[in-house]
This record gives sequence, C-alpha cells and structure tokens, in this order.
Amino acid sequence: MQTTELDPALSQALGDAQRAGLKLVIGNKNYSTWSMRAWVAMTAFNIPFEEVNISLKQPETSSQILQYSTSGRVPVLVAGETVVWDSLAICEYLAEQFPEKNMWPQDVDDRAMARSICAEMHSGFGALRSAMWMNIRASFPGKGRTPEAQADIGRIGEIWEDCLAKSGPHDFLFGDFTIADAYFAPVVMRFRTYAVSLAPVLQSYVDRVAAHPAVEKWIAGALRETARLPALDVYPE
Ligand SMILES: N[C@@H](CCC(=O)N[C@@H](CS)C(=O)NCC(=O)O)C(=O)O
Repeated sequence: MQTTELDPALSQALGDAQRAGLKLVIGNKNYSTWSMRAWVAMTAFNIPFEEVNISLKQPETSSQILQYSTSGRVPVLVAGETVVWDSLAICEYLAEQFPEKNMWPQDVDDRAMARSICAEMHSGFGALRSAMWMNIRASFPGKGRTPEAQADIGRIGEIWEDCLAKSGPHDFLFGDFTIADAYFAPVVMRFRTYAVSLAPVLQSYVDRVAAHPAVEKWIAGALRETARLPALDVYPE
C-alpha cells in the first residue's frame, strides 16, 4: 500500500489535504470504476485529499481495505472520525460538506435529473459493466457487444442526448462539470477502449470528458501503474 500525491504541487496539496483531513482510499486507476468516480469528483472540484492506493485482486487486498472500511470495497472516504464508503454516498457527503462548490447542478430540476441518472448508473448497466469492463490502457475495439450491453449503450446515449439537448452541445451534462459527469467518466473510458461508435454530439461529449483535467490526471495515473490484472487485460475470444 502506498500513499501518493495528487500533482507536482505536492507539498502544498498534501498539506491542504492533511488540514482538510480527507483521505480517499481507491483501487487501481486502470480498472477501478467506482474509485474513479469519487476521485474525479474530488479532483475536478479542487477538494484536497490524501490518496491511498490499494491494488485490487491481490491476496492482501481485502485486509488492506478492511483497515479503512468494513464494507471491504473501495472507494472509501475517511474524513477525520467519519468513514464514508460507496461512491455515491461519498459524492453526496462531499456535496454537503462543500456546498459552495456546486458539485450538483444548481437548478432543482437539473439536480433531480442528475441524481436520477447517477442512481441509474449506480444500480444498473450490469450488462455493460460485465461485458465491457474498464481497462484504460487496453484497446478492445468491437468487443463485448452482447445484445444486453448494446441496450445499455443505447440507454446511456439516450440519457446523454437528453441532457445535452438542454445544456448545449458543447457543455457537460448540466452545463458545468458536475458529479453526474464524474459518474459517467468510467463509461467514457469504456467507450474509448471498446471503440463504441456514437453520434457526433455524443462523441464530442466523450472527447470533452476525456479531456477534462481531472480525467486526464486519472488516465495519466492509470498509464503509470505497473500492477496488472491479467484476467482483465486480454479479451477472451
Ligand atoms: N457500489 C459500490 C461498489 C464498490 C466496488 O464494487 N468496488 C470494487 C472495486 S471497483 C471493490 O472494492 N472490490 C473489492 C475487491 O476487488 O476486493 C460503490 O459505488 O462504491
């Protein structure tokens, strides 16, 4: 297990994180979608935190995670005495702790929609998740297109189109970047890895999310990782 820093302004960031008392425990950046959501949200909104990396699927993974949370899963946010597990609970906690950051959309209807699509992502899209797992370093063009995964892709396209029709074709789902975009960032990674062909308005959203500085930082971290999960690095024939 190692504790790493966020960016080159290391001591400043780490000092801020220690003062804020926030620690985010995450899995491998290349593979861990739930970790990515919380990390991208915190990074995009400039919330300082100390990062704790745990390599998934190792003999010691479970005991390492259990040091932070009895859930046995990452991400985990440790905020002083408070432990918050589950990516959605973490995002809600942060939105409440940092109201000035507007992590959710400001408009009440948009906020309801943003929460709905995050909840749908959180509880659904199982076919996409299992047939088209996240592997940022890999390239699996055309793989994983089971009928059920195709249906999930169609539904995600419908959600994004709906949001972008209201916010604008050059925007994030609700205008400025929000938790909802962080929530769909791992889907964006999958669409790139599996070369999903999309309508231009959706493709440009994918490109925009991938180019967001917080997402770029996560991708760079995934590319730097040396841990490999062989079962996820090759797509079975
Ligand atoms: N619903 C949870 C899912 C968390 C989850 O399944 N995390 C996976 C990694 S992405 C995990 O911790 N797996 C434990 C393991 O592989 O030992 C969330 O939103 O945080």
